Amino acid sequence: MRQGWRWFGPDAGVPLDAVRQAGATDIVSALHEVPIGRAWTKAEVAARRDLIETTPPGRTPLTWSVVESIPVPDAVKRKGKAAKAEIEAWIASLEAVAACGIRIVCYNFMPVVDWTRTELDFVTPTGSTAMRFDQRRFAAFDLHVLAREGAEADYTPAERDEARATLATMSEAETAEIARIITSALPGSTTEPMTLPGFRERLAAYRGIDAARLRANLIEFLGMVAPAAEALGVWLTLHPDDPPRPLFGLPRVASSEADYAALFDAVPSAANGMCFCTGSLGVRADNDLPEMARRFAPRIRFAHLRATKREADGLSFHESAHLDGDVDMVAVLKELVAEDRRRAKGETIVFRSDHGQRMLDDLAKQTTPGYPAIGRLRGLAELRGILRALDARPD
Ligand code: DNO
Repeated sequence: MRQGWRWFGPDAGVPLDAVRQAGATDIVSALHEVPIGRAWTKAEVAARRDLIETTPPGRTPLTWSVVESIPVPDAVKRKGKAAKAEIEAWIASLEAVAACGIRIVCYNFMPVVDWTRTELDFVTPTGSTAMRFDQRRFAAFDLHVLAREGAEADYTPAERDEARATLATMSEAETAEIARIITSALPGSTTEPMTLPGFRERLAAYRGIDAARLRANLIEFLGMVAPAAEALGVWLTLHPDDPPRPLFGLPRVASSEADYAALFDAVPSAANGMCFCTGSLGVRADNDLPEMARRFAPRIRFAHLRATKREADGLSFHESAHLDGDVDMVAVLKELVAEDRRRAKGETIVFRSDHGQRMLDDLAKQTTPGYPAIGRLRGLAELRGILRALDARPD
């Protein structure tokens, strides 16, 4: 497997030498600055590739092997193949990427909000900080700050009481912080930052779109983009929903084994692949990750390896150290390594140690939420240890 590192560009505070020192060889990046829906040009992709792959004398070369992500515009999620112009622009971006030799493309199909948390710096018992999703705070936000129409129906009376009680314990600054985290879009998100009124409008635009409709739209989208990807020699990897359940009354259709199975049945193209994100999928206790890795192995082109720890209510969770969460990381890696051994050279799975806690010197720095260098470095080092051990005993 190839060791990747998500890089947000030259201004994000983590230089390429840090990536080299972490021991990663592959870069995962995107043209984050291009507005969602506008086609990427070959010149833009090539300029970013040159920034990554022009190696200073004496330094280890790095390869930009994964684009994460080409955002799928809202119109495609709402209208499927009727959003023809948007899908054509997406395919044009794919062509630009393929022309620059990048063969793995990540995307997701989460409506309105991408990955979602309620706290960025939850203090763990070691003094490091982690990102957290607190279901009670989330419900308090949904019911009382966003005051979403119809939200009551999504919570039991007990949950509504708890949300009200939680709200009462939250300071104004904390409430504003949740609103900011949720509406402003976390790093790498493929949805635009919003204001609360803008958020309500976006949600309203999804009225009438249930899971079956969203899935049908995803299948229509793939029906158009998978043949293009196949012709270009690019693998599409669908990132799971994070968290893997409906939020804000919106359907989510990449949350479980059954979701992915339905998608692969509907669009059997070899270009229709998966980004195996242990952190996202692992939030659901009914997702058996080693089993999913085994079942979908040939479809896995890219992996996000990190761990989450479910809290007592079964819905809240925080991001644990990479090997200390609910996922059996050794068992997952065994499956991925076994698949990798079956693959032709050049088809190796790229993984990145996903997210990381904020620790050591990063605690005193402004770091990209979820992506501090040291926490990711710790994760990568631990994962690499497992890989070495598995390599040493190839049975
Ligand atoms: C968060 C990430 C997401 C993810 C996109 C994939 O850290 O996992 O930003 O990259 O949703 O399209």
